[in-house]
Amino acid sequence: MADYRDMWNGLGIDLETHDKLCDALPVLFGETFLDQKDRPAAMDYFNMVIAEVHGLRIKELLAHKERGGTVVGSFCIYVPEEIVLALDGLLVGLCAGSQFWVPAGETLLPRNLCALVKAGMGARISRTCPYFQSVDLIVGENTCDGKKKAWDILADEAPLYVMDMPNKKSPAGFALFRQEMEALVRRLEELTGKTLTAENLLKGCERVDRKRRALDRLYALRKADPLPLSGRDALLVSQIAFYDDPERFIAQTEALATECEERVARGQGVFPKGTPRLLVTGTPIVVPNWKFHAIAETSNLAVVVEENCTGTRYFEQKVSLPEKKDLASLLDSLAHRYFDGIHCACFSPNEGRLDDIVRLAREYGADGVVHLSLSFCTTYQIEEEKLRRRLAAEGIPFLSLETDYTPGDEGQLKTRVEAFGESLRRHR
Ligand code: BJ8
Repeated sequence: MADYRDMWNGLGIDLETHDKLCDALPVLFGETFLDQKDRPAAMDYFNMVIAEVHGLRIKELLAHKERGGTVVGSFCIYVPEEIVLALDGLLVGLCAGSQFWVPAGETLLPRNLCALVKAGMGARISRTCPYFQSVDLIVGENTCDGKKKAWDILADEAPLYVMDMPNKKSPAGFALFRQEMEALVRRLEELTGKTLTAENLLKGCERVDRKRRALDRLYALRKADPLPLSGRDALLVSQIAFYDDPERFIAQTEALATECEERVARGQGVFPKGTPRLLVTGTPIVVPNWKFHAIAETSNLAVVVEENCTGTRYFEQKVSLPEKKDLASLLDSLAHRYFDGIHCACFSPNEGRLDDIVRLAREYGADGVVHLSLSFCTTYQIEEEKLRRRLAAEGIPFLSLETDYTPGDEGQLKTRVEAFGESLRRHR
């Protein structure tokens, strides 16, 4: 890897602590990904992205800023990338998936809070994440209690703007979301010095649409048996979608899909045909959290789809462009795509998510559903009961797992996942 120390120094990174992170990541990545057999050659690009995760992409973000562009960070898929791109900005995901950052986060936040929020806070205050150090603005959102209260504290540490979020899918809820989107546009226009127009918004929509369709094409190939691509690799691609250059990401994902199509045509798979298939649902699985997928896929199971924000919720729904392409109509369509189409557990009731899980389990031929929740995520943990009842009624086997970013529970998780795998084999 090139020497990026001057760049990191310029961003105010704590180099000594950051070095420890840089040493740990390649080991974890090698064990999780590079030891897999018969990976598609097109995964080389995604390996490179991880190897350069704090290098090349940061260099590109800084070059974009030098040219007068902006970089916006977010923690949630309710923040519309289309608007950021339209205003010559780049949107990067800031959700943090490593235990490395949790202890720093716990100096400001309670321990009984989900690891995702604690790690995000820790990454910022420990100055060990160049993405946090590069952003011009962070857009937070009032979804769960943990996030909305943490923003008050993060606001003292970083430039932050918070979108209010409704809790109910109702006309009043939509009106609030639409209004909040308008307010976000004003804040981003102020930040970028640019004006949102129907023309630049249409271009933003078109670009994000192509990204979503590339992921659609790749995920559709995960319906095949044998699987052309492991769940780990598919998860990695989805995680990278949150911060890679959109055009390059689209081209590389299309190339991977082409290679996987050829594999499907030849009947070539990464696991033997008939390997029990899992749908994973629950809280987002963000970089570099690969724990569950690695455990499942080294226990003779295959992860075939993720119903979460680092899976289908990120890309399945498209923007239906209105007939009249004026700015207000485009913003309406965009707001509908996000508000109607994403079923986060911060909404109650949230029947749409249950319907999606059942539909996806059938479409992807899943033998069982695993609810994977981060510890202390009450919204998803409470919603799990509704899911359990619905899956029982549909006759779909179900496993509930709660975890965090530490490796301490890996043995216990593996035992439970293996036992679930055995029951799925018997159930067939
Ligand atoms: S749309 S799932 S990305 S809010 S895991 S911080 S919910 S306590 S991340 Fe999310 Fe947007 Fe919803 Fe998706 Fe809170 Fe739970 Fe932590 Fe969570």
